[in-house]
Amino acid sequence: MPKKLTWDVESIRKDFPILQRKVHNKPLVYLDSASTSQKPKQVIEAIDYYYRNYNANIHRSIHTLGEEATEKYEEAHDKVAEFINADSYQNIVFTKNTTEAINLLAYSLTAKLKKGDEIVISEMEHHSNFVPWQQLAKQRDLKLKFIKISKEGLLDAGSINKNITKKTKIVSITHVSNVLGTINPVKDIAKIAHENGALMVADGAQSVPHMPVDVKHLDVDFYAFSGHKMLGPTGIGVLYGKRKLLEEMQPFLYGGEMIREVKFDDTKFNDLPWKFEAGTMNIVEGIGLGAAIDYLNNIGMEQIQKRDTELVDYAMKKLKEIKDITIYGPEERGAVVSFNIKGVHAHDVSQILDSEGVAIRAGHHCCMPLMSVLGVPATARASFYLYNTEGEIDVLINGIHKVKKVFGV
Ligand code: C6P
Repeated sequence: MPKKLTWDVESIRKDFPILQRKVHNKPLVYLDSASTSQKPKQVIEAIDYYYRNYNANIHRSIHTLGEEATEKYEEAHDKVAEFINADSYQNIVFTKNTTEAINLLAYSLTAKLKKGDEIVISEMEHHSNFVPWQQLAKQRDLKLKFIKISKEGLLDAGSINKNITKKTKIVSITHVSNVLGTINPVKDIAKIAHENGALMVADGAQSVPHMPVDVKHLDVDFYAFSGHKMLGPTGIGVLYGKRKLLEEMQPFLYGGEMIREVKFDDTKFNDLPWKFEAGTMNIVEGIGLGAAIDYLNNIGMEQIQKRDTELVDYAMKKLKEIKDITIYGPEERGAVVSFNIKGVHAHDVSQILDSEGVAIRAGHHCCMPLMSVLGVPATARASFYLYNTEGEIDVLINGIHKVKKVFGV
């Protein structure tokens, strides 16, 4: 048995004001952090402080407020770079979210692709790492191929080797599945992609909030994630890219601030990363993400990953003790558990749990192709983060017993 962590969850919980609220007169049990995490007061206060003290546009105002805002927004790029071990802020493009980061790529990489080229993704991808490539393939006459998943919910090794070939130009895989919790071997897949001359993209929406991520160690060419799943505000996401590749790429959006010089007949683009950040950006959201990273760093990502594992292991053990429950995905996993109760739709599970104050997610989780592989229309999903407790998982388990009673299962 691994040694139990020393973890002061009560003092962490005090930082999250929302955890004090009640739902249907019961204490809130928030088990939907994979969808979006709650925010600590340090992030809420950083946002409040900006609007009260130095709200101004960035990169254009030669006044004190403008300079303070610019400095903080740029500092947030530095914090993100350090957090994922990128070389510098120039590798860090702020976007709206993971979805926009991957769309930016699909759009900007078009110039590198020609008819018949292949893009490889997997059967477990979120629509955000699926539809942009599918639509690009349709528009440009490319072939989209899918790495299969094994019955344990892992990427099938044979299928990885079969699908990635010299014809492959882009491989794009989720680091951690938002449904199965599978932690994919991104570094190994990147090696295979590179041996075949392809670019490696990873979707880090469910990994960056929960584990130490080192983009240089993984040797990914691009890495996308969202601020709102890692204690930051909504409206801010990140695209990491290797510098040479970002330099070669055409901007995704044209307009103010992404330029160096505009003449009647041509435009010179700005330096990285501003070339990809057109118009007035989500300034305070970027600053809020910086505050979220400070918070995560204070606790330590290794500790957070260990704690997530404790929680998810505990939940799996408790769920397995209940009859007529199917759990999807492998034993070793990130902080999510998807399941179904025999004969009960996941939406009904979620609704009854809500009446007990428990927030989980139910549905296809933006992974409709994966649902078809699993042979189900939907799953119920509980997801965990640093503020959750074993006691809350017990409340979930009691709620599941209530669901079974209501439905006579
Ligand atoms: N998954 C979930 O409940 P955005 O919405 O752009 O911030 O993140 C998209 C996204 C991309 N990849 C993965 C692996 C994801 O899990 C998500 C978001 C949420 O599972 C909302 S659907």
